[in-house]
Amino acid sequence: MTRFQPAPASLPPNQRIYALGDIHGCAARLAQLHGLIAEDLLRRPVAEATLLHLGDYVDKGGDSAGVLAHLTGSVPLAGLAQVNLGGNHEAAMLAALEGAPGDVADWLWCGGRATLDSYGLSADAAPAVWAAAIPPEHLRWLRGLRRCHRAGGYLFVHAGIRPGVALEQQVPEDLIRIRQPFLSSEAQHGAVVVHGHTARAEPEIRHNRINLDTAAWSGGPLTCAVLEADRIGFLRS
Ligand SMILES: [Mn+2]
Repeated sequence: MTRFQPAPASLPPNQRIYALGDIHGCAARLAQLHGLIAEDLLRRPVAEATLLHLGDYVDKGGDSAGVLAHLTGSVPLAGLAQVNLGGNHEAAMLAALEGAPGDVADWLWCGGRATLDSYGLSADAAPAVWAAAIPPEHLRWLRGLRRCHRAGGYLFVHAGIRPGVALEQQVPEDLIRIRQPFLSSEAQHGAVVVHGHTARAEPEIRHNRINLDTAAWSGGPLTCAVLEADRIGFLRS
C-alpha cells in the first residue's frame, strides 16, 4: 500500500497526478513502474488521473530506445491523461541530430553515446545517419514535449525555475537546466515546483519544491510521486 504524508501544496478533489522523475534509459523499470501505477488505480480508482513524466528519458542508462518505444507504443496506461515534459537531454539530443559539431560534442559528452548504442548506431556516424535511423515516431514524440504544466498548487518542470522571476516569464533554458540558486532557495515561488534533473538518494520534499530524480540510471530507484488532495505518497521500481 502507498503510504501518504502531508504535501506542501494540494490538488482539487477527485484529481490525482502520478509524476515520474528522470528515466535515462531505464526501460524495464519504467514499464514496471507503470504497472505499479495501474495496480494503484485498480485498488483506488479516481475520477481524474494524470500520468506525468518530468523529462530526461534518454542518455546515460542502457535502453533509451526501449524507453521511447514504450512511451510511443501501447502504453499500459492508455486510458490516462498524459503530460510529457522535455528535459535538457532531449534538447541536447534533438540539437545534435541537426548536426552542428558543437551540439554533437555536447550530446556525446552528456551521455548521448548510450542512446546511440541502444539504437545500434555508432557515435562515429554522421548525425544525418542517426536521424534517419531513429524511428520517426520517436522523433515526433520528442519534438512534442512540453516545458511545464500547472495543476492545483503545483508547477511541474524538468529542472526548476529562476527564483524572483514570475512563473510566466521564465526562460526555457532555466526550466530544463537550472540548479542553483533554485535548489537552495527558500522563496515562495507562487507554486510548489515539482522537478527532477538533480539526482538525490531520496526524493526531497521542501516547502517550495519536490525533487523526484533518484538516480535510476546509476543504481537508485525510479520514483513516482502520487499527488492527491493535500498529500503525497511514492511508488518505486
Ligand atoms: Mn536533466
